[in-house]
Amino acid sequence: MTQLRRLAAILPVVIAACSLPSGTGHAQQSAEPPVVAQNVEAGVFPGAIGHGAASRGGHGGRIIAVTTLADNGAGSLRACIEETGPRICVFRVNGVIRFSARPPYITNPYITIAGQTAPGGGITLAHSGGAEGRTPLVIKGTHDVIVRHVRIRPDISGNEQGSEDGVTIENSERVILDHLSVSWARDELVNGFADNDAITISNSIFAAGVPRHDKCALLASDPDGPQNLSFIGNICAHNGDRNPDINFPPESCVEVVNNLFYNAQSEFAEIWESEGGSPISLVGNMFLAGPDTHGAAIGIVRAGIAATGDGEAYLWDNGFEGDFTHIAPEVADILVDTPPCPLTVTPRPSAGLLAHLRGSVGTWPHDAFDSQLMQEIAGRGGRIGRAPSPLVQADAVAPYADADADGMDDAWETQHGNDPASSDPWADVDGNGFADFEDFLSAREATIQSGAAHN
Ligand SMILES: [Ca+2]
Ligand SMILES: [Ca+2]
Ligand SMILES: [Ca+2]
Ligand SMILES: [Ca+2]
Repeated sequence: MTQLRRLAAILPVVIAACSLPSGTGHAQQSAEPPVVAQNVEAGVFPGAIGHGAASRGGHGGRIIAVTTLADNGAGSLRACIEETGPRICVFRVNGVIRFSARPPYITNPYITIAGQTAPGGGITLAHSGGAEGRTPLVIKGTHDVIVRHVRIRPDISGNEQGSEDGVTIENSERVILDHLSVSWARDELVNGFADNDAITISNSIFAAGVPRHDKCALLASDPDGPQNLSFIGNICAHNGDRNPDINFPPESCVEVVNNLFYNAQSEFAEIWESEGGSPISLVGNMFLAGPDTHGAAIGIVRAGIAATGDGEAYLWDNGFEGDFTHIAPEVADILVDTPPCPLTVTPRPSAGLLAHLRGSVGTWPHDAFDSQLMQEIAGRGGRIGRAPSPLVQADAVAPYADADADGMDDAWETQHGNDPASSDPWADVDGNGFADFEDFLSAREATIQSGAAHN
């Protein structure tokens, strides 16, 4: 619970170790090291970070087992999503959930979708195309939503191509998207729309949007007021532009920290000012050219079209590789020397970021697409515009034993002092301040990230 506080306390040491600026790509950045918020409150799970960290998700609620890959009916993900009250969707099945009707909207608050509970290769969301083939994950008009370790791969084109995102967050607050792997959207891979606030998008892969609207992240569009949003530890790869698009009103707190942006074609990060001027902290990110990055591409661009005010750009330790304009000259006019808002996390140095992300980012275990993608980034290969690969349904793998239906592996329960014969997910047997169900999810994540055999 005090981890963030401890990290904050060691901040001066961290900053001294990566003292900047110097060298190519570090010109034009801010003069003072980042300020990190003190006394950041812990979220409901270890590793909840960012402005959405206070999201409750389904904490304390019912454990609901997803027992079928079917679009709807008893035991379906849709049924869990459409339930009310605090709830956790855990998975007793693995494979592709292909929505044949309109994908479910998450509109009822207090939900956690815990993809890391799925056996085998985990869970992938897609749709069947046609008139109902739309954005597979929509969070709309709600609050306290946590979605972790879910792949979103719309391999078939629907009729609503112009607005088919991978994930849309609309008019919602306290949302955490963590360890998602999103590809092949026909609009943005992730899109914040209208009046959102307290949003974290972390540890996720957003790759290979479908041209001609191959775009990573439109963090806000048509915001009604200030928003706090964190984009931390993600990869955007093989997307022409909006890597990410940053267009918020003044008084927003927006932080883009420790992300890797690879193989943009025209623009990487875009700071817009048509909502009055975005305040933005861009810290510890890597911008890497790839085969589609042309010489006129820009790493951090200030988009002056329809500007209604000046943004504030705090830039620190952003690293660049390749023959493109790293930071547009116009950014210097809105450069500030301290972050518009204190960062919610202590950034790691951009040097070595790819090696770190390879072991952390995306939905685990990595599927063939993500494995290939990570190799492409390491080798500076791959291209924009390849057709989606049709998803192949996975063989069913037996889930871990959970006789008491509390979502926790009974063997893990026995090892950790929980009762495998009674439902006790919200106990805190080890007294670490986190519910034991959350401790189990952390252990589960570590297992599937390690590549160890599991069910
Ligand atoms: Ca969109
Ligand atoms: Ca159990
Ligand atoms: Ca139990
Ligand atoms: Ca605990």
